[in-house]
Amino acid sequence: MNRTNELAMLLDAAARDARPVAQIDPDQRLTLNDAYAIQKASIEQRLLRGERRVGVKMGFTSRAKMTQMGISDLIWGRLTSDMHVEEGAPIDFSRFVHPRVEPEIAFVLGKPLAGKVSAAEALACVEAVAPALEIIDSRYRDFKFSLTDVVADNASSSGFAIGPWCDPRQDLGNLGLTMNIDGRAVQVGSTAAILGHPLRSLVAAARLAAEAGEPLQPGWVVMAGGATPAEWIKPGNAVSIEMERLGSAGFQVQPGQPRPGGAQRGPCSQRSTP
Ligand code: OOG
Ligand code: MG
Repeated sequence: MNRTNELAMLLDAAARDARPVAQIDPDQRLTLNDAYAIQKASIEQRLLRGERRVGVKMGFTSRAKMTQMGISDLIWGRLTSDMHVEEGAPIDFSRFVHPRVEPEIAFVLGKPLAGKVSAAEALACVEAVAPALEIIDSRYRDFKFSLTDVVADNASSSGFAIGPWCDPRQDLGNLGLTMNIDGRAVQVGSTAAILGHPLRSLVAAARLAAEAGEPLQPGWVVMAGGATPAEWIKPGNAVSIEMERLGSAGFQVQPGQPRPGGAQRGPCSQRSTP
């Protein structure tokens, strides 16, 4: 097995078993291309197990996130069907290493979208937008990573919950939002924190996905990136996002059963179509 596949298998196993691993590239000897190749190979493992590719997530699209994690380069990752958390549903804490949650906005595409596009062109391919929460769960010990580490680890992606799908033809550039844990607002922000306007994140996703030879497909979800710093979650928490005009999304964290032999995931939940 070559080094790319070896590291991909290591990260895939860490995610499946919910067990942290040491950073694979603390001194950044790998190139970004190497790191994306590892990410791609680790996602292949999920697809081989029957998961479906359902979209793209963007990372470090806000200053809040860059500052929190000490990384200022835009990154992206691949979303698969098992990462989808049914809106309002319980999630099993034992699936995760040390999960955090962050408030985002999600797009679902009605048409393919690829390459260098303007914000207007990107918007024309959007079928709907929704308030969303991303669960990030770095597979690295202590949630510490270099840029290449986090890229290889699929940009820490672990779960996403999506609220009501809404008409995208409205001003999305400065929607107020709060993220709540157990009824308390733990983060307050705006979609303006996402590259000044979340459509810019979609424009970047269109370019990066096309460069990787995986143009954005109709039906795919694009998570635009956290608008505020992420917060730790623990068993018992009720987590939600409230977004101006678009509504809310949430989930409940359940203790779950520890899995000695590795993760036992249920069948993938279906995203309701917009
Ligand atoms: C990396 C993923 C960043 C975002 O929305 O900025 C990200 C991490 O913070 O672990 O998902
Ligand atoms: Mg995120």
